[in-house]
Amino acid sequence: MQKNDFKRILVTSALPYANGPIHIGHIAGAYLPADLYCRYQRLKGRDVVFICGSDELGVAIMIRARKEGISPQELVDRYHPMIEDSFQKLGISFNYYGRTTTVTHQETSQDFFRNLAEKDVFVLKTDEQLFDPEAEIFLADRFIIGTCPVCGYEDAYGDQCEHCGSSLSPSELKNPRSTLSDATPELRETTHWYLPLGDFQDRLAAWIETHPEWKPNVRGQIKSWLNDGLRDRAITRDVPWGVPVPEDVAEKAGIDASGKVIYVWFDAPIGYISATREWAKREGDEDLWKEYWQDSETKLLHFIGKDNIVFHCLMFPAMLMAHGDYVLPENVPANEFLNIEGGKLSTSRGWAVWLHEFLENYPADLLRYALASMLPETKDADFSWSEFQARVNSELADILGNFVNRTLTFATRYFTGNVPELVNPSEEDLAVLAQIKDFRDRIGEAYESFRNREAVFETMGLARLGNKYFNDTEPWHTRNSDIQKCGNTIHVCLQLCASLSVYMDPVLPTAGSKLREMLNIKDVRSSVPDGDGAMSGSIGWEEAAEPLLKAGDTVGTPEILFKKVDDDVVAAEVAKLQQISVEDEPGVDPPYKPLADQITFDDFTRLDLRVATILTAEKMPKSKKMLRIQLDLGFEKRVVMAGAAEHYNPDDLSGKKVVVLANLAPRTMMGIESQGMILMAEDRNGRLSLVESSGEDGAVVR
Ligand code: B3M
Ligand code: ZN
Repeated sequence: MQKNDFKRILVTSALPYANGPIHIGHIAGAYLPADLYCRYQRLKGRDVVFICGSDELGVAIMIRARKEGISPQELVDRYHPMIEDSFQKLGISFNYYGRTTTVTHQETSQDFFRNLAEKDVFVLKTDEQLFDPEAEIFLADRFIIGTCPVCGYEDAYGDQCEHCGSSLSPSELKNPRSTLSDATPELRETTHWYLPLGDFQDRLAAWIETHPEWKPNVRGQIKSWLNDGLRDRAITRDVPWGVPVPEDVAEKAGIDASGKVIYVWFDAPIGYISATREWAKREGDEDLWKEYWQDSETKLLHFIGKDNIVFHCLMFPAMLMAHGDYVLPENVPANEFLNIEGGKLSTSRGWAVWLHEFLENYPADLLRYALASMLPETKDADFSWSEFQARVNSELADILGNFVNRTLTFATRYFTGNVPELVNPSEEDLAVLAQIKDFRDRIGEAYESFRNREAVFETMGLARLGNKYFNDTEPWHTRNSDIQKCGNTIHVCLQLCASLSVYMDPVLPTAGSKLREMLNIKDVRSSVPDGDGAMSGSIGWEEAAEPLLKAGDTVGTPEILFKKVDDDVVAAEVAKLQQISVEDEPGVDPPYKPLADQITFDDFTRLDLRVATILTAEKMPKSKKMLRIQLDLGFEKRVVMAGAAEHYNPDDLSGKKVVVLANLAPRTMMGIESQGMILMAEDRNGRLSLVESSGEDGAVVR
């Protein structure tokens, strides 16, 4: 089916874990892009339902609750309303924002699970897993720590060593202990349900082939998973927080289901369905959700960040295929990551800009515009406070705000607040009016294909056009020399402002409606679900390129649309970020690492440390931490793996001179032989910095 033949659009944004507040990295990934899309589509008059909700189950929630010393339920009750509130203040226009601790969600997930079990989709496997004999529960990987078999780090997690980046399984850890009780875990047998993804490999591959239009970053990741071959995935867990495995299903399989829950990545995407059901109920038509999920004329879109691609493009579609009643996503426009001030965003290190704090200090439109202009659409992008300031001051205020202000000032001062008549328009006047349609189409086409940065750039282009035309026609001269000409200029500029008030609406909804108020324009379709005149307004995206004002209409006095951001405000924000990130846990300084046992000089001389130059560094596709680095040791070149991806941008590393442990036995990590180890200093907050040297390559370090 072709792009716009769909009757309705169902848009989802990834369900955020309700284990902390939302930061602008989340917003740039899954929420703002989806909101821009939905607002645009509503203005087009299309039937759009925008669904999201809090992800409240699973181990991530349990771990955070333990840290805060409260129950998982208390935790999600704390964060769910807070998250919902910040989304609302930012103007993210969900039709429904649900949560996964509801009865609807439990039932929907269990029904889905049961449906697949009845179709014999799952396989059951019994194996030995670590059990905490004191706390009397099986331990999720993250609840087991021990010594890393690769690098010897003592606090490695059961699934990954945060120190060297190796991915591990809990049984590989030396001296494993439970983080719940400190007890030594024992192996016990347990049985789990698995989704045999391999059975879906061919269908998934064929389906992906029908979508050559998907973003290259998304297709690339999927292809690499498919090339590796899809494996069975356990979809149940022995943890006390989640949707219980349906008892009837367990009984039929002859398994004691007590303590077993459905894995969070199985139930969370079903959360989109359960939230749509709740929305339908609220709309007064309980079955309405089915149209959006089960009718082939629905266009389903999942907006996510790149770390969720495998779940939305392989696992959830496999579940939907297995069920059979559902539509598959038409596109999954995943974004890359947003860095902050050149550094990787990290909530544990406090290197983040929190949405609720931001919105206490600045109007939502400023963030929407700045972020939309720097979205990580094709590669990671960087948010900096100085760029935020530049976007606000030199684009919103100096271009858009200025154009509106000078136009309305002229209209009120010299034309008694009425729209002057357009008489004998010049070619230039007509050409400018005609260009509004071109902008409409270009902006629309960009939103339609998820190129939001371009859409926003084109939107500002319309204001740029207005300023240029204002300057070229010099109404401050014609006002004395030829008042009719001046009137024509102001007429055209007012029409531009009017159209702009609609075309800026997806990204600048508050300023857009404020501008319409100043211009006394009513009857524009709303870009939010329940707004005044929703869907009923006669002016939508198409119509807004026609002149919206008539000669003689009254316009109001101009108000400032965007206040500039001062230099000292920016400096304070940057200082705050840096200060928080060194504090980590406020008030508590993490301890220094205790000194290791004494060694002899001979022990030391066994280490062959050398200076080397980094030639290239690239990130490993499936790892958060690992970089593959090529080194020049002077006498030879080597490849080493380093767990530094969260601390350094690979592009900044080439040319750096570092110190390498050159006689370390080679180790294979993520399929690559690492020939040595680059020395790095780790501070008390877990930040890594390279040990640099100015010596020549190959020089011996002693
Ligand atoms: N809560 C993971 C995340 O926040 C997860 C997304 C669920 S979407 C169905 O990245
Ligand atoms: Zn390690």
